Parts: sequence; C-alpha cells; structure tokens
Amino acid sequence: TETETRTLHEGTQQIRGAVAETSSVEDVFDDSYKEKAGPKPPTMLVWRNIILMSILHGAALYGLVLLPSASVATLAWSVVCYFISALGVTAGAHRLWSHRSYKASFPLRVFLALANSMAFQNDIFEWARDHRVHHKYSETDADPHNATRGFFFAHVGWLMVRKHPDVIEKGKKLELSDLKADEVVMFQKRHYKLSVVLLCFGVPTFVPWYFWGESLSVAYFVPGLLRYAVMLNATWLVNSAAHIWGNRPYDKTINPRENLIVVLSAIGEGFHNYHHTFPFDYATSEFGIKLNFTTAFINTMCFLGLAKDPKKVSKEVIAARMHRTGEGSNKSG
Ligand code: ST9
Ligand code: ZN
Ligand code: ZN
Repeated sequence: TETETRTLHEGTQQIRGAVAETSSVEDVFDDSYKEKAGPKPPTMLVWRNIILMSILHGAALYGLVLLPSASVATLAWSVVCYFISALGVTAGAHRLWSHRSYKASFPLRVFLALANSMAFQNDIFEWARDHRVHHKYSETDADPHNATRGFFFAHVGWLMVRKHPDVIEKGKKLELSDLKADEVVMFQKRHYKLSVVLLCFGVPTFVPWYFWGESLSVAYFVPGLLRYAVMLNATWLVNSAAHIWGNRPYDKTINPRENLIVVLSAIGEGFHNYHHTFPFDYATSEFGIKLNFTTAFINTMCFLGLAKDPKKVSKEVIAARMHRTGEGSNKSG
C-alpha cells in the first residue's frame, strides 16, 4: 500500500498542477515523513493558557446567563460579530492565506485581516503556518493538533501544552514566502495585540453600548466573550469532531470526515474529508454554496470584482477519486 499512497500523493500534486500551475502552497499530505521512534517527549503544561481558557469559558457561561436580558439589537449584533469573525478565519486565514484557493484584492484582504483580528485565533501568519503543517503532516507528531492524541487534545488541549518538537522542526522548513510578501498579513502580525484588543473585545462591546444603550456588562459578556468562545469552539470542532466522526466519501484512508454539525457551526468548513483530499478547492466542498456561507461570500466577492481565480476541482476528477479511494469504492482498505 505504500506505493499506492505514493501514487495518490502524486495524483493530488498533479491535480493541483492542473488547477493552478503557479501554486507552491505546501498543504498536500507528505507520506515520506515518519514519526521518530522511541518514547514521546513529555507533555509540558502551559498554565497561563489553561487559566486564561478556563476564565474565558467561565465568562462565556456568565454571558449565557445574561442572554435573556440582552436587547434584540444586541443579539443581532452578536450574530453579526460571529459571522464577521468566522469569515476572517474561513475566507481569510484558511481558504485565502493557508491554501491560496482564490485571489483577493487589497480592500478584501484588509477586511479579512480586520475580521481575523476580531476572531483572535493567533495572527494570520502563525495560523496559516500551523495549518499548512496540519495538512502536510496530518495525524502525526508534526501535526499541531494531531487528532490521534484524542478529542480533547485536538479540540483545545494543543493550545495548553508546548508543541511537539517535530511541529516546529517541520514548520520551519515550510515555504511561507507568499505570506511574508503579503503586506496585509505582515501589518496584522506587527500590530496583532492592539488589533485584538480593539476588534475582538473593544468594538463588539462599544457598538451596542454607544448606539442603543445596552448595558456595558451585557455588551461585554454577550457579543464580546460569549460570541468569542462559541466561535472558538466551532473552529476547534473542525479539528476534533470532523477528524473523528462522519463519512469518508472521498478518501477512506485518512481520518478527516464529512460532519454536518461542523458544516453548520463553522459556516461551511465541515466537509473535512473533501477538504483534506482537495485542499486547494476554494469551496472546501463538492457542493458549492450548499450549506456553505463562506463559499457564497467568496462568490459574492468575485461577483463584485474584489476576488478572482477561485480554484475548483472538476466533477470528473472528484468522481474518479471517489471511485478509487472513497468509502464507496470496491477496494478493501
Ligand atoms: C486558536 C487557533 O484558537 C485555532 C486554530 C484552529 C485551526 C482550525 C483548522 C481547521 C480548518 C479550518 C476551519 C476554520 C473554521 C472556522 C469556523 C469559525 C466559526 N512552524 O508557539 P510557540 C516556533 S488560538 C514553525 O510559543 P510552544 C515559533 O515561531 C486561540 N515554527 O511554541 C517560535 O519560534 P521563535 C488564542 C513554529 O512554546 C517557537 O516555535 N491563542 C511553529 O510550544 C515557539 O513557539 C492562544 O490560545 C510552526 N508550526 O507553545 C495561544 N509553531 O522562538 C496559543 C511554533 O523563533 N498559543 N513555531 O519565535 C500558545 O500559547 C503557544 O503557541 C503554545 C505552544 C503554548 C500552544
Ligand atoms: Zn484537518
Ligand atoms: Zn485546510
């Protein structure tokens, strides 16, 4: 089966080549990497993160308690903040910057970078670097949120311990020049902390308080902290749930799966078996805009002339791949 995997790997590279000759994004699974033999390095807890994450989730629970006293306008604003910050991750850090699955104009990149700071999930550069090692070394020691270490580690545990040395070793070898050359990415990285204070916490709190007289505590705990915590967990479910539960219609040899709950909460990012099979497809799904708000957003941006060159895998290639490696294929896995 090693030659089989090798052929698969080359096949994916060829498709990428056919889809975009110029692309050099390192997001295709690399089967040549082998985990080091011998005992694993000890898990080193990072107490600062454990404490901050616990406080955040406690505060989010308090936001839940305050929910009935929030005005309708504040609830609507919380939803708006959820969608903006989610787009900063899905359309921004993920589909644009990690995978280069479409091209975005300067104004769109500025919007996505601001939205990304509202999401406070590490700066775009760090997010995309970790995400490329996740695809390239998926489910191994060099995957930052290696799902073979269990649900909790893949979900949030990985943010509470020191990284496995292989994540850093392999990450340092990645091609990241496209990110370094993007002035919007580098600007956001330079001003990351300030942008998070203003956009993840400041703006969501200020708007309801200033424009419709919401109480400061409701404004801080609902569109601020509750929205942030829910959006984080929705994102983390892609790494945990969608690597554990669901179908594998495209490639039954890998762990990532199609998970409807994650599709819904992560505004279109739960078609994860498809996504790991064809990481450069801008829709991250076979089905275009179906249940996929992010794809609808990118289509709208293309329509408005703010984005272009979305990469899409053809129906024929998808069908051939499903036949060859999908759960419905006749080969025994
Ligand atoms: C958050 C991120 O939540 C969530 C990401 C989720 C990804 C999801 C993907 C799924 C698909 C997309 C779907 C999107 C759906 C969205 C839906 C929305 C509704 N390569 O990091 P350090 C270097 S963040 C190369 O300290 P430690 C690094 O540069 C939440 N190098 O490692 C540094 O070098 P130098 C808020 C790397 O000490 C050195 O190594 N944020 C790499 O092990 C040390 O780096 C937090 O909670 C790499 N890959 O600490 C903070 N990695 O020394 C979390 C590192 O030269 N982070 N390096 O500067 C931390 O506190 C720490 O990173 C740590 C590890 C404790 C986790
Ligand atoms: Zn994944
Ligand atoms: Zn991805």
